Amino acid sequence: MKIREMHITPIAIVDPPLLNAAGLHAPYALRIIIELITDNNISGISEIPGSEKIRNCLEESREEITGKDPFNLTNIFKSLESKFSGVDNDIRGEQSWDQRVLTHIFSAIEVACLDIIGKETGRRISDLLGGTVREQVPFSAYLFFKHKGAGGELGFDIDPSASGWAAARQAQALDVEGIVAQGKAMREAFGFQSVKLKGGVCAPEIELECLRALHNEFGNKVPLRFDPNGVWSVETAISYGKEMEGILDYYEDPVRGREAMSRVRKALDIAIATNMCTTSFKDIPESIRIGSEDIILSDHHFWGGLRASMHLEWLCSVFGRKLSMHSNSHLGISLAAMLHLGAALKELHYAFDTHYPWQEEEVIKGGKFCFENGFISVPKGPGLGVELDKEALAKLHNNYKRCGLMHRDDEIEMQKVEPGWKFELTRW
Ligand code: GKR
Ligand code: MG
Repeated sequence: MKIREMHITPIAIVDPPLLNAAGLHAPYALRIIIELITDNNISGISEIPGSEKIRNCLEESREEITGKDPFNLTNIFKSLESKFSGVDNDIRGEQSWDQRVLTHIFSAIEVACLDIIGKETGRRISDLLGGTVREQVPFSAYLFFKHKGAGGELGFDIDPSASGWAAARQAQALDVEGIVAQGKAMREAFGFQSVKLKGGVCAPEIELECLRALHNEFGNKVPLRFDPNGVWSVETAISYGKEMEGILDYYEDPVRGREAMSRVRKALDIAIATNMCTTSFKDIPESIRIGSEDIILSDHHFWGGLRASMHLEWLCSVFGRKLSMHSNSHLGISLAAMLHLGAALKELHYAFDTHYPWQEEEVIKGGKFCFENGFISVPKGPGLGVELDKEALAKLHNNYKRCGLMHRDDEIEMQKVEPGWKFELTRW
């Protein structure tokens, strides 16, 4: 079997004005949809975060991919590695999201090839990853401080005819009341049994007050996570962390860098998680030596694929780490891949992150996945078990052409509401 065609489609999906330590989400989040088609007409799909840099490199990688056997992933990876080893500045970046090119390309090609292999062999990706250990994967509510607004064409305006979660996702949440209302609406709509608050946005005392209020509202049975994306100093993280002992299930990237994380971890009696300081296999030796975290939040998009995330689970279990999953704004193809990973991991200690409730659009046939009590069922069909909706793809590609965004820049978006605002590595 040979890969005959490779289609790369940048898309833009409506995203509300969510705040984080790096600034503000733009009205659209960028994704890239990849479709590989084999000479026996099997289509394999995948979804990764979008940027012009990643899209250009994908375009340049056609020769390494077309004509190749999709089962022969190691050889495809080897040729991609040698082609892109010289990419300038292929680094994660300082923001909350990962900006590396090569790992994202690996992920895009791997997931699409696994989709093909699954269809060819009549097996689900979870089976290809080692076997389906569970049929449902739990997710956590993901709360954000946000401006009023629906995003997309509406920007900071809202659709007054919306109701339920569709209305709540447009509401302003800039204070304790707003965050608690958002948490209640999200749990009511999706049944989430754990809750994460994105921090690093307001002063630490306000964020602590929000966590206390969420804890009061939902009680001890609803684990709480908190993620200031590394913009707190070690002193701030420890002094506020002391107040969070007994409230938080885990404390995610309170500070920047493995060394600072290990200092905070040693000072507190809370599990420390990361998707920022230990983000690749080469980070593991130092992470283990200095003890920078308890939980690694993998992400197949930037750990280089689903098989890499399975290897990461193995390493985590050897070195006493737990594994869970990070997310960014995404659609159902990424979600399907997360579900197969969640189904195949040996242990699931924590519900996965997902931004999925913040998105209303979809690119797969049949519309959006449904949550039941915060869980989603693993698709039953072979491969990823989801199919590309070509009409939806064309519409989302049109969004991309109209919105004019080329890469994610939350600082520039933030400057539209707070002129002169600057991203700071350590803010508090
Ligand atoms: O969507 O603003 C956001 C998040 O801050 C995202 O970019 C992070 O990568 O969710 C992520 C995280 O856990 O750090
Ligand atoms: Mg995080």
